[in-house]
Amino acid sequence: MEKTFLMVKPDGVQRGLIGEIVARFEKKGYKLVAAKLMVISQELAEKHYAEHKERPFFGELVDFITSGPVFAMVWEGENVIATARQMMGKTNPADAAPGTIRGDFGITVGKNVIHGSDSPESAEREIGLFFSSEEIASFDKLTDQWVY
Ligand code: RTP
Ligand code: MG
Repeated sequence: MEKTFLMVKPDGVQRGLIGEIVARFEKKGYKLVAAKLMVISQELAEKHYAEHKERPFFGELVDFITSGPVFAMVWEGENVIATARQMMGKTNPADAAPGTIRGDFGITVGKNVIHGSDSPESAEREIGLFFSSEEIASFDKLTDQWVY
């Protein structure tokens, strides 16, 4: 089954949005298979956002993502990578539809509350950066038969 990496960013953690965000993915029917509260090191931040290394906002982005604890998660389910991106909304909360996480909780692009992998390749890469295989649970969720 498909897996994705989602992370409540430092602004979302400070604002008390972990529970709200976890609840949305749980209610959707997805399965949480790994989670931890952690402070990202400079090195991990630079690896995680390596695709943006040449962008003018890279330094700010790394400073922000390392500025406080994040809540890192792995979620599992059918089409979870693309659907989670839809549930998050557009990168800039100003363009994100109401009902999406960024549309409901964010105002500016620099503090947009949540990160989510944007492709199967980035999901695999990001899950590997943040979690060891022993940290990812493999289990049957009894409600799955009422979701699928
Ligand atoms: P993310 O990686 O955080 O899930 O966000 P995303 O895929 O929707 O957007 P991406 O293009 O990967 O950009 C990564 C993060 O960089 C910040 N950003 N700032 N100042 C700017 O113009 C600007 N553009 C992007 C955002 O916080 C974005 O989430
Ligand atoms: Mg991205």
